[in-house]
Amino acid sequence: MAKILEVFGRSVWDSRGRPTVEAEVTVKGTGRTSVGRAIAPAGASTGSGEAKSIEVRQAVHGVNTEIRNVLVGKSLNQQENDHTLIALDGTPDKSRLGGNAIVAVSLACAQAAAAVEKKPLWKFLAGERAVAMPVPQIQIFGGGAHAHGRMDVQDFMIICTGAGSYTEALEWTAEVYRAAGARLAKREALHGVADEGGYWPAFKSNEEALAELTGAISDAGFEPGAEIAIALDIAASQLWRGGRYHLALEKRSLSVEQMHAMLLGWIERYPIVSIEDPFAEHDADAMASFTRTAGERIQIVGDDFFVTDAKKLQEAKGACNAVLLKPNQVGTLTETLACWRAAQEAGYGAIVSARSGETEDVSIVHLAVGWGVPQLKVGSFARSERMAKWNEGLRIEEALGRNKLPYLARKLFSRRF
Ligand code: 2PG
Ligand code: MG
Repeated sequence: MAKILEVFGRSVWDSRGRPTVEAEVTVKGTGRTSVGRAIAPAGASTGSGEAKSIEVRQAVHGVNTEIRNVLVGKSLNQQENDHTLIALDGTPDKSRLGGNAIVAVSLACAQAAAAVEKKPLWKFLAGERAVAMPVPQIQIFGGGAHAHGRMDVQDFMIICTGAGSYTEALEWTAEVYRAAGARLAKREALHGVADEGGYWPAFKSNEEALAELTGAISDAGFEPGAEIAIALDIAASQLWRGGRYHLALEKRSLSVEQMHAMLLGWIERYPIVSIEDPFAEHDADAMASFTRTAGERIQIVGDDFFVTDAKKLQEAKGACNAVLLKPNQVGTLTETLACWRAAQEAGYGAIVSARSGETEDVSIVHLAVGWGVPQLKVGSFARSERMAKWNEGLRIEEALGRNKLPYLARKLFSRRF
């Protein structure tokens, strides 16, 4: 087994112009030296149960001292190395060494292990297992914490349910993205782009965004629902205050029952197939009740609600039917994989997800393919920290042989329109 020769951390910049941690792990295996490198992303709408990022200078210092000292000389073994990091940190939320330091090192270890075998990470992780390309959820309008609360709902996304391949899904998305931009420009409602590259629109209500998105799908020449459907991330923890859900754009606040009714109304009127965090992270009863009512028809995803924690998913008691997997939310690859395994055991769907603060690092695309996670969410169809990831998927699909691959979109989203 390869041995860890060196661990090095540095500060680099993310897509919001904020500093973040990059880690490099140098290893010696099969007579030669290999390096794995990874960068920590950062969220804006974070769940309270997430691994805590610390100040970047301090996190980098930790990588170059304590983390380096404990890992150098050890065998390169993901699970053991991750457990070493967890024990070294010693806190339940990784707040001593920082979730940002730990996730960068954990991912860099995986990249180094793949480099030793001269394989791309997805291939290294997949081993002998057959893999398929994940189905993308791609943002068209951005709101919430990614657009100064201009819209209450955070992500208005599309899923190309009728596409025949990952490549085709991206081609269709490009058409919808352009059509949505043209519609907004015509109405003078285009205010640039939000943090993940989705348009930052000036709408009067959240429902208007749904109507415009449905219109953009039609304008692009696709049938809403049958060919391209809608996915939402409400990021409802951000809206919850004093027992109610506040829709600032619409100058009103909703009780749990009213929120439930509003979302059901949207499902009736628009081709929605997936809703993430429809209720706040602590509102397990509301989440379970919504899943009982709508879970047969649509995917209900826990993000802030599960924070990529296998235990929280195992204790879900009927809340949600899918989970978002964000490595930096829990801190290590081993814990992220445990959550994916828990999801499979519980019959939950899963989506590997980037954060709103991202970089050129494309590791998460490899995790989705290599682990066989059926969906991928990395933001919109603009800004290179997003496009780098979609483009990496194209290369992987090419390597897998595009025409030989099954594409799971229709199977995953069976809602009929
Ligand atoms: C989310 C993510 C990505 P953030 O809520 O799903 O859209 O946002 O990284 O800000 O938590
Ligand atoms: Mg979310």
